[in-house]
Amino acid sequence: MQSSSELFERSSKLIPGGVNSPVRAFRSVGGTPFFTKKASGCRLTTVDDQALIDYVCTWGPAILGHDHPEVRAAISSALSQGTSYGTPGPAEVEMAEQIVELVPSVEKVRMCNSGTEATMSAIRLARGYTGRDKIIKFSGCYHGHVDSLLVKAGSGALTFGNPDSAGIPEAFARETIVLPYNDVEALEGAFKEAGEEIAAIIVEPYPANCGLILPKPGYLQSMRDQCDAHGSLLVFDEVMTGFRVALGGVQELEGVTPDLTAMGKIIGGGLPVGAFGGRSEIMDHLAPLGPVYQAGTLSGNPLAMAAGITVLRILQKENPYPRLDEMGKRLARELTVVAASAGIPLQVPQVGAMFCLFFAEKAVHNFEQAVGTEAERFKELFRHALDNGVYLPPSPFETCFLSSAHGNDEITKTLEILSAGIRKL
Ligand code: KE4
Repeated sequence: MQSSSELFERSSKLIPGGVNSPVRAFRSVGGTPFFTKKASGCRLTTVDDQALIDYVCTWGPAILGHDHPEVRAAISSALSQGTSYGTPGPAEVEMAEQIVELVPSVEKVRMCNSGTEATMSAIRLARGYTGRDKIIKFSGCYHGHVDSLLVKAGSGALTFGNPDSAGIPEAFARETIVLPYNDVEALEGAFKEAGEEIAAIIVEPYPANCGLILPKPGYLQSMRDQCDAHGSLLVFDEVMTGFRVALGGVQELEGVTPDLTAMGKIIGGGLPVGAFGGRSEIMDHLAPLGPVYQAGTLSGNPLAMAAGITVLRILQKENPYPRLDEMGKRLARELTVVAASAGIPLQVPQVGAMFCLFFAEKAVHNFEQAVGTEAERFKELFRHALDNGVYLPPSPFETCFLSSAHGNDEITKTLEILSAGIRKL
C-alpha cells in the first residue's frame, strides 16, 4: 500500500485540498495528513503502519471505539437484507422509538444523512412554524455548512451577520444575528430589539467547535426564558453532545428542554446519519403532513439504523458515562498539574468524554477568548503527540473525544507523552 505522502500527492490532484472535509487537511497544525488503513478500538493504524491512540473518534461517532464487534455484526446482518430500500423499514421505527425515549425534547423525529442536514432542516422548520425569518446563533458555534449558519458576527449593535464563506448571499446572512456566547445582556438586547422577528435560537449548548466552552450557570435557561417570552423556538444542536455527554445529551444534564434538537454522529455508529426532533405540534409541520418540505433519498438507511440502534442499546446496557468522565477528569487534572509545574499556561475544560487543551492563563468562556489562546503551543504539542503515537484533533479549535475502548493504560501512556510534550514547549 502506498504511503500517506504518496496517497496525499495523488488525492491532492483529484480532491480539493486532498481531503473530503477541510479540517482533515492539517492546515491548522501544519504538515500533511496521514491516511488511515484500519480503525479498531481506541486506535487508528495508518497506511504507514503507525498505531495511534485516537482522541478524534471520527469527530464523535465512535463513543464505543472503532469497529465494535456487535456494531459490525449488526451492519453485516442488515447488509444481508440489502443496502437501501427507498421505503419505510422496521429499523427506522426502532431508531425513532429509541430517540424519543432517550432525548427529553423529542416527541417525533425525522432521520436524515448528516448533522448539516439536521440543523438546516431544524432551522427551516422553525421558520416555517413561526412564520419568522431571523435566527440567532453564537460566535464560534458550528452547525455544519448551512448557508444561513456560516455567518460571522458583523458590525453594528445587533451584530447582524456577515457571510463566513464565499458563496453566501448577503441577504441570507442578514437574517442571522450573531451573538457572543455566555453573554446574557447581548441575548436580552437582541430579543429586545428584534424579538418578534426571531424564529429561533440555534446553539451548541456546549460549544465544541472552538475548543470546548461550557455555559455559565443559568445561561442556557436564559435562552429558554427569552424564547418563551418572545414566541421563538430554542434549537439545541446536539450533533456532537447528543448521547455523548449523557444518553439524553446536554438537555438531560442541564435540565433545559429545547423545542427542537439536531442530532447525528453517534446514532449512525460511524455510518452517515443525522436526525432532528422535537414537540409533535412542531414536527407535524413537516411534509407530508405540513407545509415545510424536507426529504432524503437515503434517510433512515437500514445499515446506518442497524449500527446506530446497536450503539444506543450498548450505551443503555453498559452506561459508560461515569468511566468516560473519570478518564476525562484524570487527563484534565494531571495535564493541568504538569503544565503548572512547567510554568505553561494551560486550561483543560472537560465534561464527560469531551475535553480540550487551551494554552491560556484563564478559563475560556467564549469564542473571542478561544481565538486569543496560544495556538502555536497547541501545534507544537499536536506534532509531538502524533510523532509519539497520540492523535489529537488537528486544530486548537476542536474538541478531544474519549471512547469506552480507551482504558487506563492508554490514558497513562497518553499522559506520559503529552506531559513530555508540554515540558518541551
Ligand atoms: P456533519 O454535517 O459534518 O455530519 O455535522 C455538522 C455538525 C453539526 N453540528 C455540530 C455541533 C458539529 O460539530 C458538526 C460537525 N462537526 C465537525 C467537527 N468539528 C465534523 C468534522 C468535519 O467537519 O470534518
